[in-house]
Amino acid sequence: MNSAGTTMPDEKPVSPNRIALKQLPDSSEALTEDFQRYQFYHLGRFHGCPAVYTYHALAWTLRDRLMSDWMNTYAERDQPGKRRAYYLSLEFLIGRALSNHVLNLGLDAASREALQSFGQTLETVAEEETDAGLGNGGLGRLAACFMDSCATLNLPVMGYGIHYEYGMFRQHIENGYQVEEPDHWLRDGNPWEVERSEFTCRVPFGGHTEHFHDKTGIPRARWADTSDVLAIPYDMPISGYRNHAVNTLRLWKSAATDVFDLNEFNAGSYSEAVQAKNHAEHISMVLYPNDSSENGKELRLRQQYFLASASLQDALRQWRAAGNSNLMQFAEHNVFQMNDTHPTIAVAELMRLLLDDERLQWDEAWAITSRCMAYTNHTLLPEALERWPVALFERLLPRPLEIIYEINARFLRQVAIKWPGDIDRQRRMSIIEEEPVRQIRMAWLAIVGSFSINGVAALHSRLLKEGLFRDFVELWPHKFNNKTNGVTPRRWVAHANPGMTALISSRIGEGWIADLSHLARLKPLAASGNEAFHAEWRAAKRANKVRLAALVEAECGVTFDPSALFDVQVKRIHEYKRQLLNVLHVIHLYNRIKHGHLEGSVNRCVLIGGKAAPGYVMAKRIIKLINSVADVVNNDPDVNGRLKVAFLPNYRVSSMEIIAPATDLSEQISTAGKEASGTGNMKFMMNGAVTIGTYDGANIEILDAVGEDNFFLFGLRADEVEALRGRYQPLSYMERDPALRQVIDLLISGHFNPCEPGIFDMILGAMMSPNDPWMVLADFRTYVDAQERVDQAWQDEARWTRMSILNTASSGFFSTDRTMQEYNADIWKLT
Ligand code: 26W
Repeated sequence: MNSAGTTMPDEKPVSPNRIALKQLPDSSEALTEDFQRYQFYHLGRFHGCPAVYTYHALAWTLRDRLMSDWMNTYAERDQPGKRRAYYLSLEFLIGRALSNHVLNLGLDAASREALQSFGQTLETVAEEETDAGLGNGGLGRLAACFMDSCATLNLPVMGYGIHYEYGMFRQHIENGYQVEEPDHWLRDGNPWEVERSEFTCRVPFGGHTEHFHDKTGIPRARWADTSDVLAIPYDMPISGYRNHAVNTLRLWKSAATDVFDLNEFNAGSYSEAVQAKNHAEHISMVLYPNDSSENGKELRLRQQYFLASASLQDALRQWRAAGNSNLMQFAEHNVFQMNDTHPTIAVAELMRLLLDDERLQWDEAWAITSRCMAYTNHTLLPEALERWPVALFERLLPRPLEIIYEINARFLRQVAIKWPGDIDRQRRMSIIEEEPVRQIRMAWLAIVGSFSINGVAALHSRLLKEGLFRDFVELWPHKFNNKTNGVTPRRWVAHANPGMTALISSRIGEGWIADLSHLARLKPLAASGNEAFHAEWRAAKRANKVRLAALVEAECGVTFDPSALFDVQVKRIHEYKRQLLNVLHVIHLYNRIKHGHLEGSVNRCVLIGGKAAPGYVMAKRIIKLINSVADVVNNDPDVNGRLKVAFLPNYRVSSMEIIAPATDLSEQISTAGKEASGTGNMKFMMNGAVTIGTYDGANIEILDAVGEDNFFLFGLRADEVEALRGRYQPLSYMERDPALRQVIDLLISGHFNPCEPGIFDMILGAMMSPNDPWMVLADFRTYVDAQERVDQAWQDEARWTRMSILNTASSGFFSTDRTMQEYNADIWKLT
């Protein structure tokens, strides 16, 4: 432990030629033997035991087979002068691991055989694994896809996150309303993690600072009387695809220090001692379930600093353990990628460690810090921009606060030199916001402290440069860049869609799984004359739809007919994502059916899923509306199966593995300029869904890749949305469009909520307000028109099949392998 004045015994550098661990045999016989040993001798369970034990026995069997590669990957990189990257993220939404490792290790057949000896299938056993839901949505899932690709590309990247006891809450639906339940995902134990207490760090909080001059007369600071918390690392293996590389995701769990407890205890205050322990352990207790709105809670700031401090201490330790010692080379050897502003306190923390612990001079410390930090922005929503009250920092993190003040003072001097007398610019660019209360602008701290700042799709990066970050772009244009997101094709195609995977591989070989650009070779097969392939393509999709229909039946009690169009929107519930627009379309279809206008439309099954932040009242009401509309539509005999609507509860990574392969139509209908990228859109595309979407985020790049004929584009563009602000008149759209009028009238009439009058007034009020930031009604007409084009295309089976194949064939760019190669080429520069 080398923080806050405490020292740790020097570690012996690990020898680079540490003996390579031998691999365990991979044969079915060996696997079966090990598996049975775990089942009988370790777990003491026999045939017919609950499947969860079988899952554990298989997980351990596989983990043993990861261990040699894991240790060897580590040893190989554990050499002086080797450059590494660290991905700092408050969220890693990894989902399940078992099937992923089975796929990556190529142990499918052997695992199945081992299980067969026990009368179990891989599918049922895999279902026993609880999703590791350590994230909210896109940002957390992206981190998980990045980890997968880094391992597959054999890039020396380690993820640092928090070992939350409770992940993303479980969502139930009661009377149409969302009900949250804690997600105690570790209840049955986590067979994948390895506790490494030997690397425990100490993270300081509270206390006060003292300033003094050291022996050489240099001014120094000390952070004294801190209440320290221990950070204990839990490592999860991240296997690469059939390349024997295994990277590490290191998750920190908080614990009380013994000293801390004992002092209180000896003073006779037992309950205070326990309180302190609880206080420390709270830090890693629960994931904040807010996606995109920052709510300024003290515990959240503690989580952020806990992660940043422990990770940086650990990276310094690792770097020394690898045999390095000249700190001035630290930035040559290390880069930290900050996943949004959440871990951005790392900028101040690395400065603190270098100044106070390592005794460097300010300029030296800053030269290192500002050369090894990089920042990724994931949102344009102003309410998501993190700002922390200075008063909170004074109490919790007094020393980092002093450092932020100093960073800001030096930075503002630079601004003043470049733009003398431009006081307004200094106010705008200051890391400290003065009004209405003094707050720290974390995004500004990230920009000032980083050598690279990127957005996550082309439009998003451009809008950042033109808007929010404009002043900084004028100062440091070279720092800003774009890195369009991706998704891992291993989880999202090879694992989730075995039918389509086999079909693709039968035509172009298996190379696409590790190099998704190969998918372009499917393009010629989309043309007519390949009817056999087309029929197989449809059959694979149909099998996936049967699988999803079974899930929907089981979870929602709604029957989906696999021959209908599967129209899907799954993502966090948020006004900007406009699930409401989708609902308006559903009501429009229902209204048409009720009026006997059946011409031109096709049988549709509409599936919507996603969680609302527990405090987001409007989002929760939207869930209720979806369920209310579904109730009416599904039970109206006039509808007669033409339209089905279901809200899938507890949407999570493992549900998407069933959903994406079964989807025909992917709904990506955010208000233009609001969705930074989207990644669900890419998962659907890879699995042969066609997108209906606005000109927003990565939709634009999807459209470019697949062509206008294979994408249903609609709606205002980002610049049009902005131009309309201030003059938006939702009522005028209703006056001009009788179909819209009828939809709104049905809602107003209480048709969907006869027993709960008034519950949707807040939604109606929001949509009909000239201040509706999401401009739902403005895009209604073009959306409905686009949906009619969808119906036409769907009725032409050959055409739809072609579109579907072309979507998959054009999705090569959206692999995180490509994204990671770009991060590496432009930012990380790992060898
Ligand atoms: C502090 C509260 C908070 C929590 C999460 C603020 C902001 C966030 C994230 C930035 C929200 C998020 O997940 N953003 C999504 O990031 C994805 C990966 O880049 C993008 O594909 C999505 O468009 C973006 O909404």
